[in-house]
Amino acid sequence: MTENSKLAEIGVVGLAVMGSNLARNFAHKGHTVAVYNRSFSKTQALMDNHGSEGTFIPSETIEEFVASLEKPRRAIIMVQAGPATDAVINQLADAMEEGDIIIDGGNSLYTDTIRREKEIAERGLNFVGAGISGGEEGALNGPAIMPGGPAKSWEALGPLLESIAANVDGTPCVTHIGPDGAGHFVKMVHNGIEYADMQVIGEAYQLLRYGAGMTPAEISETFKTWNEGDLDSYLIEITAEVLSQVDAETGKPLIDVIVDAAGQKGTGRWTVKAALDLGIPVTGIGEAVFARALSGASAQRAATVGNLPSGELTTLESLGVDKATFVEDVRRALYASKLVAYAQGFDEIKAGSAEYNWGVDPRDLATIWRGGCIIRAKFLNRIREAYDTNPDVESLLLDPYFKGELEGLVDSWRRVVIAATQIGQPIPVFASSLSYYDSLRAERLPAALIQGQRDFFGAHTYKRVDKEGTFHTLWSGDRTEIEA
Ligand code: NBP
Repeated sequence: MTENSKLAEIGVVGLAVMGSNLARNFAHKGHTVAVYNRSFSKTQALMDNHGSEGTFIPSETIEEFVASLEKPRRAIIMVQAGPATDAVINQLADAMEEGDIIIDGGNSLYTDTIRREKEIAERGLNFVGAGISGGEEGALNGPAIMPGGPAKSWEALGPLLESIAANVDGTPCVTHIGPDGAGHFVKMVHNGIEYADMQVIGEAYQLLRYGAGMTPAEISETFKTWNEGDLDSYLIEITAEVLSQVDAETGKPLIDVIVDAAGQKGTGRWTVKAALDLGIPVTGIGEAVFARALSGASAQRAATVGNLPSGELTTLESLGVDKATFVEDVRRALYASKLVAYAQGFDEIKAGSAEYNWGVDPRDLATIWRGGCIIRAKFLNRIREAYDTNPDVESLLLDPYFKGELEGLVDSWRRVVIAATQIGQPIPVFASSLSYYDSLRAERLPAALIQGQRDFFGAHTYKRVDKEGTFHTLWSGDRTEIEA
């Protein structure tokens, strides 16, 4: 850095896919951006390939990088989550001064963020865990950003983040989510919802392909049509793109040459683990995570494919199901299952917010997820309206708009689950979401029997429907009931 050069308003540490694109996004918006990467080659590559796109201040050491930032210094870390993030936080904290702000923009686990904020606050610095969604393209052109951390950091960061975030109808897709780990928590659940959303689209594809016998090109056209209605979303849009792609090498649809084992980096699994701890059923997300795990269980699949009895299967034709009706039923089943997954995800956010006293406003999420992020969808406008109407609605499914939608979906949903079972096609999220829905509706659940069993083997007691108190039956005695 020369003596005369301007100091940077923002710095980015970690210049792999996400960091380099985020740095370019800041530069495109007219900010001077300090950049640093552990291996200088990535910094050099950014300067060589994109240095002319704006004002960058590259550094070879973290000390130089910190010195190139205006005060209060603001540095966004975009490195691998886990120990790499801890290492960089410590290096920055050693070089920074009181009042400076360290922002972790990686996919960190929210409990790590809570710990890190405490540690950094003790050193007189501010720490902000910010979930950033949108992948490479979002980082470059406008992501959805979910910052947590102290409210006073938001004052210093807000305008900068608003300038690079996606924007929908004049509203930037970023807002202060809540204290400490709130931002990373909601980003985690966002990713969990993304897993479920992708899986329900996958299940619809599976049924149209192997149930209705449609080609990938035909299904691509179907998804394009679906993208013009209630399901209008980024994921439906890219699904149509993927399905229309032809492999240059073989001339086959690309989908047919891609190995059917889905990868995962962990945020879906974290969402389910957190939900288990909070006692919130996120069955759609859970089944989606398990479906990916099953798809990757190659040895087990090699041993079981064609080697387990199917029972008597039939075809849609033999069932007398008209193809056009089936396609529309599948669309509705997808929509209903997606509704359940979002309702469950928002339940988890509500529970997490209550557990940690974050005060997360679900309307904020429905607002900022409308653009930039992977689950961006028209449908989120409806979710925002639902929480506008009643912020305390017990389940999104009870919102009058969604309830009305379900009215028109549920018959199709049941038909699809029945038909899929009869033709032997797997639909873990469609089916489990319908069971969840029916569980919510059920007047009596078998939980009464479970309480009876628990009392039988472990004297765990039960409550009665007709009077107050806690009771136990003397199962191994005379089977009279006593008050516990
Ligand atoms: P990666 O997650 O692949 O991480 C690579 C970066 O981490 C490189 O800059 C590397 O430096 C740096 N790094 C590592 Br690894 N260990 C380090 C250490 N001990 N000290 C300093 N730097 C270290 O990068 P990414 O895919 O750009 O993602 C960045 C973050 O954003 C991650 O937390 C990721 O989960 C999150 N995220 C990614 C996406 C996405 O679509 N990729 C989307 C949303 C969020 P080096 O060059 O010296 O090895």
